[in-house]
Amino acid sequence: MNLTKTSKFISLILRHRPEAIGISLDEHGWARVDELIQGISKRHPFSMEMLEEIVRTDKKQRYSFNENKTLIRANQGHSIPVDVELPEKKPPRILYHGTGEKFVNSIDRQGLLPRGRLYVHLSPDEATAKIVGARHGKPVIYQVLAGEMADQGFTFYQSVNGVWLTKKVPAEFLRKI
Ligand code: HQG
Repeated sequence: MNLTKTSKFISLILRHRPEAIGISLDEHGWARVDELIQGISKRHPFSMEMLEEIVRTDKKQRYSFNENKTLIRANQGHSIPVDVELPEKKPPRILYHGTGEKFVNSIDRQGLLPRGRLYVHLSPDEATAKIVGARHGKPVIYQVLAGEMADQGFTFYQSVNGVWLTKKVPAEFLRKI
């Protein structure tokens, strides 16, 4: 059984398209574990043990269970409007955003926008940003003047897996590196 493939499918379900297996999320992004397992089991054999292994070994800690493991949600990355109750947090002075070369003209004009997701995703360091950017082609890295943004009233959140989130980054706060 290819758990990586199933993990990607779970990301799709818990962030973007729960209806793909006929389930729904509550307002805080939670899905019922029994419904998720049942939905995936219609496609291939899938058990609670496999789900627990996916959650435990995911390198980016993409998912969380509730305390008694009856509910599961994605920690971030949603396109559907759910409130995963992220704590607001003061960002470091500089954060990073990695993107593909093809988006640079548009970003330089419009700043960073969430596009398909609820938030713009920012990385704590340059190396991580490069990996994120490389998903979109030749990577380009921006420094984000997060400290200045926070001073001017922009809100930042940090997901449990270290990804920083904010609604938008106007171009004046971006420096290409
Ligand atoms: C770009 C992965 C044109 C933006 C990663 C990005 C991350 C613009 C793309 C997480 C733009 C959206 C998120 C503008 C932003 N004009 N393009 N004004 N503003 N963009 O995949 O940040 O594996 O939705 O630069 O590791 O690449 O899924 O966002 O290139 O943490 O857990 O629009 O996804 O994590 O692409 O990645 P995405 P992202 P997971």
